[in-house]
Amino acid sequence: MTISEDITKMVGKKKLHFSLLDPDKQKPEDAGLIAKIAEDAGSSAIMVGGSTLLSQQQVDETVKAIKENTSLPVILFPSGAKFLSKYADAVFFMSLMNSRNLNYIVREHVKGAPFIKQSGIEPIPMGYVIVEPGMTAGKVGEVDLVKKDDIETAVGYALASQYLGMDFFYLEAGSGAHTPVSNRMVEAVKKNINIPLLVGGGIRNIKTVKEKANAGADIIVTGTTLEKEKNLKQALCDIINAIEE
Ligand code: 1GP
Repeated sequence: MTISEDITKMVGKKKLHFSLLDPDKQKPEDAGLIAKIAEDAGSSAIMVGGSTLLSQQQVDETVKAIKENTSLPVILFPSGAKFLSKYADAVFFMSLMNSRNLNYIVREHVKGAPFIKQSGIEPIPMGYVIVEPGMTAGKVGEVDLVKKDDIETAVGYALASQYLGMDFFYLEAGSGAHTPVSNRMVEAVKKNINIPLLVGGGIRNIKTVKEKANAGADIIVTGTTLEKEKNLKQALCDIINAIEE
């Protein structure tokens, strides 16, 4: 079974949590330790990526450290073809649908596809849309942000992703966002598509996690919490329990 099939199967049974680690935010060995805590707390995959990466080596070392410490699938969440790693299990082959820059929609994909073929990592097609406030990802990705109350446009992007053959759709407000994607938007998008829906950006506490899961998110992505929480194991256990309730 592929990682994509495995995730889709799991999503049919329960809501999931993915942990996002940005190689730019901590040393590889610390990423390994955090990933281990995430696995113990019940996270289902480790995503690796960020908008401000410097080198492929940085990604390679982080992925290797995570693989040494956990048995969770490591899925790249790359900002460009330069940041792929042959040590990962899979890559979200994602199109940033609302970017103004063709590189993020398809051209980086053209550059990275031969590497993916050669290295054997599994490409997982995903539509990716950034909603206000968008944060660094919105700026770096040169995104025409979806307005936070523009439900119709969000649904349009989600349906377009599904019709283009994407296996997943990711709705995000940007890492560190003060307001996450609204419950109304999550609900409307979920009602309209039948591919798994990921939601992330600014999700840091149990209340928000519960709201997004109840609104219809199949997979909740958290990043900043992994860097900031003092008692990470407990904080992640609380978040993951809230998702699964
Ligand atoms: C990843 O934006 C999410 O795409 C992560 O957001 O860092 O706010 O959890 P946080």
